Amino acid sequence: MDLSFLAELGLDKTVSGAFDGTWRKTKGDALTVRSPIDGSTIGTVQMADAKDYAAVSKAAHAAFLRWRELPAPKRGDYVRRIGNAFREHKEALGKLVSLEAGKILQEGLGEAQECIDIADFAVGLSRQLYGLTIASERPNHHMRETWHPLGTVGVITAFNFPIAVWAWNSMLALVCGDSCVWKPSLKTPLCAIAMTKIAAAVLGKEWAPLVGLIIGPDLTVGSAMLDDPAIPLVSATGSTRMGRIVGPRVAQRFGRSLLELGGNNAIAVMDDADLSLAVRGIVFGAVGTAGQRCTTTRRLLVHEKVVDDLQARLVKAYAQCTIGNPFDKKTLVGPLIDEASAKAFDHAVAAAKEQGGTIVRGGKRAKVPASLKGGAYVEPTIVRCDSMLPIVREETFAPILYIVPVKSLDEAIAMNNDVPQGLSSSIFTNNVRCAERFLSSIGSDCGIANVNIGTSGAEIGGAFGGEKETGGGRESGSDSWKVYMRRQTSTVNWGTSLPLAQGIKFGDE
Ligand code: UN1
Repeated sequence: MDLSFLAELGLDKTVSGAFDGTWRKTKGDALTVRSPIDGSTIGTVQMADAKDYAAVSKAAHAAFLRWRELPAPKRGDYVRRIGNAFREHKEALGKLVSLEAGKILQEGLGEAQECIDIADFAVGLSRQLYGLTIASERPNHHMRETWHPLGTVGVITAFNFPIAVWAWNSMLALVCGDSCVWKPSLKTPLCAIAMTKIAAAVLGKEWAPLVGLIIGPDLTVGSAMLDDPAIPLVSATGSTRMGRIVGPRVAQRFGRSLLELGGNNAIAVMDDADLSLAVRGIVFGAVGTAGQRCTTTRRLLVHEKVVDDLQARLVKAYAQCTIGNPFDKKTLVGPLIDEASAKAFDHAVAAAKEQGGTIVRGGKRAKVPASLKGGAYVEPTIVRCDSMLPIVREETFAPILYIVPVKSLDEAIAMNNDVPQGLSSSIFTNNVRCAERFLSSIGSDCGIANVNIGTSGAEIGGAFGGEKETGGGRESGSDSWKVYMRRQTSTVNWGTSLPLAQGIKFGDE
């Protein structure tokens, strides 16, 4: 493998795991970074400790106090240049995502593009942080709402989107007048270092502390962030288990959290659906990123009239999904992130069989060439079930698709909603009544509901997130920026008397 792109990103030697405007001399344990492709060592990070955390947080806060005074469009100007720097390094960043997270190169490049897109979005937003003017009930009074910068945003990210989720958060936070401290997954620290280097180079000495970085264990630096009163918002992406810790800990000190947790996303396929369109949407949703997106399609709720036909088409399509090195152009399925994920896959397949499911495709570790033996490769798997087995309710971060037949749209909607998670959902149908019912208030209960496209691969322009155990947070596009700011309601009296609201008379007047 040609790793020369690591030098372009400044990752060709041991790197520090803490950035507070300069790269700190960290003294934590050395973290050996391995590629999930073949288990080979691709870097070493000297991890941060609680002392480093305190320094990074302090520097980010000090930078925020100055940054919030800069007009938002001027902040947007910096973000525009950061986005352009992402553009310049798109190829190298895409390769790094593939190398460190194991995504196929097309998806690695797609993730780099998502960072560019959100930067562009944030630049436009920097001139559109609109508040309301509100009619006052009192004469000669004026009411308005203003959005002010919030402070330092703690950003916790997972391995599966090692650069885009930070970009969603930090590009918005920067135009909103905030600074950030990023705690990335210990499985993908090099991506975090590369992104921080790129942003910091644009921001220059004066503003570089705005993009703080802290790479270290959850129990030291993660805990410190959750309890840090200088972090008014923690935006955390990861498992529901992680969210159960983050939410209450941050709430305890009256901090805000934006939680982006697990999904258990279903596609409903009706008997009038365009099945060849559905197959394409399902295969990308279920097999893409080796089933490791929070938006991955995990359940298919298929009308009994077409379920056997669709299943046969899917089995055929899965046979075309080449498993292997994600840098190889032919590959559609790369490795899982690590052996623990492959064990979770094994466990889910065994549980599905035990509970009465039938494996109609896959189910085993994949055969790969000797050069990839150090990676954890599994076969994209289809399980046919008669009903929603207990295992179907769980999110297993691997390419397992459960097919459950349904008799009607209403049954599909009920099953779609009958899981603890509520991130993404789709329906394939050519019937406008079915489509609209699925999107209506009595339809899907998810944060994302699509028609005739799959559950994954959302654009940055919409608000991204979900309900129930997915955590309720919204990030990325639409008006998600509001959570990165504090709202102020102001009433101005420009008259000469002081009428009270609600018509109250108080004293003589
Ligand atoms: C995630 O898996 O955490 O919609 C984010 C998608 C991507 C983002 C996924 N744009 O699949």
